[in-house]
Amino acid sequence: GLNDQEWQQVLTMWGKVESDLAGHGHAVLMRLFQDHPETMDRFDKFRGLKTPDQMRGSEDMKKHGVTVLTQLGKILKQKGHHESELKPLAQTHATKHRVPVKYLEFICEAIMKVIAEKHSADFGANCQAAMKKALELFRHDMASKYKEFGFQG
Ligand code: HNN
Repeated sequence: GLNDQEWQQVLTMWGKVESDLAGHGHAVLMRLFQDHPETMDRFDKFRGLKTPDQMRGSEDMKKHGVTVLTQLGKILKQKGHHESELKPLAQTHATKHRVPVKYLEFICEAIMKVIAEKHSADFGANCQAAMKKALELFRHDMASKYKEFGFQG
């Protein structure tokens, strides 16, 4: 797990993300879909988006970015005690959306890149390491919940 100082670094940084949740969320999804186009197949609602320009202009993608980062923020704020937040999310993502663990890794990478781009001055090595640990914990616990729901991910 993370120690108090690491959680503090994570949540301080998350405060900066929350200053423009829509901008960060949109950038994260843009990055995810550009680096890993296959992840888009999980979304019926984004089927019409073919070009980066279409993605940039999509209010729907912006809205979903807010949804994703809001949920992730709720999880991070539990500082590892996130069972009750994680369980319903793991259930829908395992049994309904069938989102492989690999895609969780991809979005975590996209989040790290977007924060690094938007907040380079405040995202030093220690803070990066703490954020990486928090996202790894999230992924690890999602993967174990997936197994409880019979999805190998
Ligand atoms: O659980 C739900 O189905 C509620 C909607 C929701 C939420 C709160 C979704 C969601 C949907 C349904 C979209 C809709 O109905 O408008 C779909 C198709 N996700 C996906 C698919 C893929 C996906 Mn995710 N999500 N999500 C959330 C919330 C958070 C959330 N989702 C994630 C990833 C990586 C992928 C594969 C590309 C994802 C993450 C990491 C998070 C943050 C905890």
